[in-house]
Order: sequence, then structure tokens, then C-alpha cells
Amino acid sequence: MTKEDVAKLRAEIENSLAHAKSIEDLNSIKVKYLGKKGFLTNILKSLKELPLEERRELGSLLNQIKDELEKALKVKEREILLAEEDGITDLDLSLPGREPELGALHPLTIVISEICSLFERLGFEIAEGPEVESDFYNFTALNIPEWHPARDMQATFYLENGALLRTHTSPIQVRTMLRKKPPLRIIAPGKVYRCDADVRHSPMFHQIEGLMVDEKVRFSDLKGILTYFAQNIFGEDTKIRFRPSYFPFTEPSVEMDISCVICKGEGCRVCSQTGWLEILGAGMVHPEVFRAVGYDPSRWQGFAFGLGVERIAMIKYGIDDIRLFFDNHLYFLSSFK
Ligand code: 2NM
Repeated sequence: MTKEDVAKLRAEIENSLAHAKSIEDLNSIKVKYLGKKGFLTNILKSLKELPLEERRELGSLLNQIKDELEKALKVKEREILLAEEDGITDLDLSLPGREPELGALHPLTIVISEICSLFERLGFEIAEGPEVESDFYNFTALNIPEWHPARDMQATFYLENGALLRTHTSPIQVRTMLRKKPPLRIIAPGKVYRCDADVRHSPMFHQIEGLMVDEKVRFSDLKGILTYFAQNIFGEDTKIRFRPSYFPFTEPSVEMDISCVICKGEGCRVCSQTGWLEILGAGMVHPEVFRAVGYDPSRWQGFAFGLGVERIAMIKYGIDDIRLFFDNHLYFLSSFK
């Protein structure tokens, strides 16, 4: 064996150590070179047959390689065991971190909070109430007669015990008026339920109702505040129109339209060529409602309004199918980030 052979052997051992990835790899290296019939073991045995000079020189080189290999095997074994303990076999600390996926607010949540903050700035307080209601808070106190079609089994979800799922958020206003003395300004957001389901109706949807009661609240207050609301949500140049309407709980009652956000009043498919979009109902609180909650109708006046959040969001964001709000497709939801 020449000195070149020894150098080759050393390179060969170093190379196999560098490629060793597992304890099994280390064992086979150990067996191959240091085992009973291993390469190094055999050569060291065969040195006896060489002349003294050569024996010394080669012997010391080969013993050095043997020592180094034994040490290297121990170090490598420790490394592999530690990495396996961490479950990391290919650790690259230079890789960039993984960016966490951020969520987004639901479009209805965005619209509800925008509208509520706007009315909070005008001195309205947010009020909430139960979704399972009694006939009294949902209908009777609101001057809705026994024979009214809204009370129909076909229109309202009734529970077996005679309770019902509220069909509007007005029962919140009734509960608040029963609890508090006037004057008051409240805004009542929440889920409401009606037996209805198609492209334009969902059996559960969201409403926001507002109520302002004071000694001198007039129809002009209603017009002023609702105009401010509409121009804040749909843009300064939004035109407003009030049409006479009917609700059992207000007198007079109106429907409020805004100029179409698509055609600006020219007439298009979205506004059915009218140039207008209906966005809410409103009116002056009916004296019978005040009587039902113990307010003196000759002293207190009030205006109230109600709007559908889905409808507002569809107009604001140009959404044409109400079911998109409830399908929870990530592609739809992530467009509101
Ligand atoms: C509407 C339209 C008009 C309304 C009335 C009341 C209450 F409780 F004060 F009588 N709350 N909300 C109201 C009035 C709701 O929704 C289209």
C-alpha cells in the first residue's frame, strides 16, 4: 500500500461520512472499515508482513485514520439523533418565514358597523335583544293587528311553545322603550327571520332599525337624518326621494329611495329603468305604539326607520345574488379584504 493509496482511502472515508444521513448509514461505514473483516482492520493486520520502516510509517498513518473515523462516527451519530429528535432532517435557517393568512370582515359585518358608527356619531345608542320573541314584542306592541298577513304561519317561523323568531328588530325598540324613559335615540341591528327563500330573499337576514323619541321630533328630523345617512353611505352626490307608504307602527309612513348608484338616475337594468333604488322604510311613530309602552303620545313624538342590511350591501358592492353572503366561498369573502 502506497502513500497515495492511503490518501485515497482517507478521501473515500470522508466522502462516505459526508453522505451519511442515518444511523444505518453510519453502521455500514463502521462495518465496512472497522469491522472484524473490515478494510482498515485487514490492512492493519497485514502490516506485520512489511519491513519495519514501512510498517511504522504506514501503521501510524492508518491508525490515525482509524482514530479519526471512530471520532467522526460518534460526532455524526449525535448530530443525526438530535435532528431526529426535533423531527427536522433538512433544516434551512435561511428560508424566509411563512406569511400567516389574514382573514377579513364579512361584507355584512362591514356594512353593519359602518351604519352603526354613523348613527353613534349622531348620538344614537346601540341596542340588542333576543332572536326568539313573543307575540307581544314582535307584533302586538307595534300595532300589528291579529289578522295582519305578517302574523301568518306562512310568513313567520313559530316555535311549538307559541314563541316566534323575530321578523324585524322593532321588538328591540319596544323592549328599550319599556325599560327607559324618553328622550332616547337607539339603533337596533340584528338577525331577523321570515319564511322566504329565493334569489332575493333569505330566511335569515339582517336589519337595522333606528328610533328617535323626544318632545319636538318632526318629520323634517327624519328627512334630515336619513338624507345625511344615505349620502354618507352612498356618496355626497346621492339624490333622495320619499314616497308615501304604509306601516301599522308609523303614521305617516314613507319609503325612501336613492338615485341609482349605477346609472346616476338615467335608468338602467339595476333600477328597472326608474333611476331610483328603494333602500328603507320609515315614518313617525304611531301613537298606539307609544301607548303600548307607556309613553304619552300627546307629549312625545318620534321617528323610526328600518332597513335591510343585505340590500344595502348588494347596492353598495354591486352584488346580484343574496345567497353569496351565506355560501361562504373564500373567493367571494376575500374580495372584501
Ligand atoms: C320600519 C319602517 C318604519 C320601526 C318602528 C319602530 C318602533 F318600534 F319604534 F315602533 N321600530 N322600527 C319602523 C318604522 C321600521 O321598517 C321598514
